[in-house]
Amino acid sequence: MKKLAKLNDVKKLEQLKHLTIAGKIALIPWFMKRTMFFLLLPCVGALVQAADFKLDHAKGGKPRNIIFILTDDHRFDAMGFMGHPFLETPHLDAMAKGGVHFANAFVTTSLCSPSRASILTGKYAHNHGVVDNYNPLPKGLVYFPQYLQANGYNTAFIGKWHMGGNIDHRQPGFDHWVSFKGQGTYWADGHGTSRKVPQNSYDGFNVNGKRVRQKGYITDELTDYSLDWLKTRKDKRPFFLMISHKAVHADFVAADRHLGCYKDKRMPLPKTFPDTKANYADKPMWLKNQRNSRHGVDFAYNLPNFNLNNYFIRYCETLLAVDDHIGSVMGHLKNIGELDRTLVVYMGDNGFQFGEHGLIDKRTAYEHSMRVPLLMHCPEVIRTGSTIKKVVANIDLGPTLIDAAGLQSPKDQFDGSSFWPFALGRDIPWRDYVLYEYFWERNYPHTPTIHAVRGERYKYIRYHGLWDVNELYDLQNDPDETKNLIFSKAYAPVVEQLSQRLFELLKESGGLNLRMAPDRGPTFPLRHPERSRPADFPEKYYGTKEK
Ligand SMILES: [Ca+2]
Repeated sequence: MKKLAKLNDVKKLEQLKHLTIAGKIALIPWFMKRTMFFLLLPCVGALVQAADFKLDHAKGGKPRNIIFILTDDHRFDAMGFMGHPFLETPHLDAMAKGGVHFANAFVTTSLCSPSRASILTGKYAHNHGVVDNYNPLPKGLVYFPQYLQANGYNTAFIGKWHMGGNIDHRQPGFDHWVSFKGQGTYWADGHGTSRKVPQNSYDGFNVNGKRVRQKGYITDELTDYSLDWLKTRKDKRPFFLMISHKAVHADFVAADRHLGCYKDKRMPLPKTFPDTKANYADKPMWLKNQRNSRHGVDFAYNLPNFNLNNYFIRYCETLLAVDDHIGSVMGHLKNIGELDRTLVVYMGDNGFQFGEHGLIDKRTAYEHSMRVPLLMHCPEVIRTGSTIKKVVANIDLGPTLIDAAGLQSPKDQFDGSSFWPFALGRDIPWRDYVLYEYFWERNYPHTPTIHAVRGERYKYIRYHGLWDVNELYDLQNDPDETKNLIFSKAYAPVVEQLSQRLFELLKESGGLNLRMAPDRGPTFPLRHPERSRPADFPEKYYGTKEK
């Protein structure tokens, strides 16, 4: 039928050449109808798309302006109010004091792109399919801001996208767009960096499709772009602004004004740092082996003279501009009288290890890798200075913000759930354990495929495809994860129960098939020939009879 209609159109156009003026006039209605059809086609497409994301309003729900600030690799305890030995974060502290702190917030995969994809889609990595930092985005991903946009919100994205490799073009769900490729850079000329970081880019910003040069320090520029948008927008609709910082991703470079702030400070070494038999007792072999690797303290980034203390100082100094940024955003809201009713959310995309278990970096299921800062501030409805201990996760962010926007959650979109009621001081039935997963990457071959469950007290970690040791920690009595209880007879029922729970959570979320992505990007398998030795085979596994 379509082909026939097209033939008729061609015939009519052919005839047009030979018609008299009167004949041509007679064809005007057909021509207009046809032209209008093609002119309206994109609008119809947009309407159909918008209708797909239309949501019902929640009972009594009303829209609210939302600012979501995401940082990179900010570990949960790198905040003044968390008892940090020297780092000062007055604005994060004020946010906690005036809002709610989710003390048990986790990511379901501790790696930039997969975690960002989980935040934006509300899905586990095994469902959204973004399992590394290098492969292109799977087609058809739906991000929660698409729902906000289709339900009357004016939306903006400013900062680091870093999903799907080195892309920075506008993504679905955002009216206003400022981004940069891959990891971007702290300074346009790269100064202050001490090593080459994969996916660093120096192409400046993509501002609504136009290339704009990076002029200053990245955190300050993203602050300026955010404030500009907030101050100049004429739109009367409620807004959703997502500010996504490059900071504090490695290789850490502080703003010039913060350089040297903490140069005389010493980082207290973590309890699990020593390269001793006692520290590695009953721990997995891969963990001891990673100590001397790109992501271990004995050969960090494969640099010959890596200094952990200096690296930690640089991290803390780099965080100071992020704290300044929060101060600027909150200050602006206060100035215009909107601080009380605007919801401001602060979250990290994953943590970072500074010597815990002899490691740097993230990816693992240990606390300093998978646990993140999460704060919400909105005095109009959130009780000030409250702490919530329920286990919440990156997959809950989308549903939570949809809920805070007064909308009902879409069906079949999210693996996570809204924790907005907790922020409002209400109790609701909630999960007992959060599921963690990490899929082995050829790029960084020293961290295996991991599955874990983390509750308020226990964490069980299972390694896939390795002849190695799993782990159980009682975090109530051992928050630093010093003692692996996996071989303890007393804890055998807990291991059994958590192993069951792990597979229940995998099964109910469709996670029993491992996600794989093609090998892509550089690989870093080196170990130093003269530093710490490989692990011994677990003593507990030597034997000739079943135990
Ligand atoms: Ca990250």
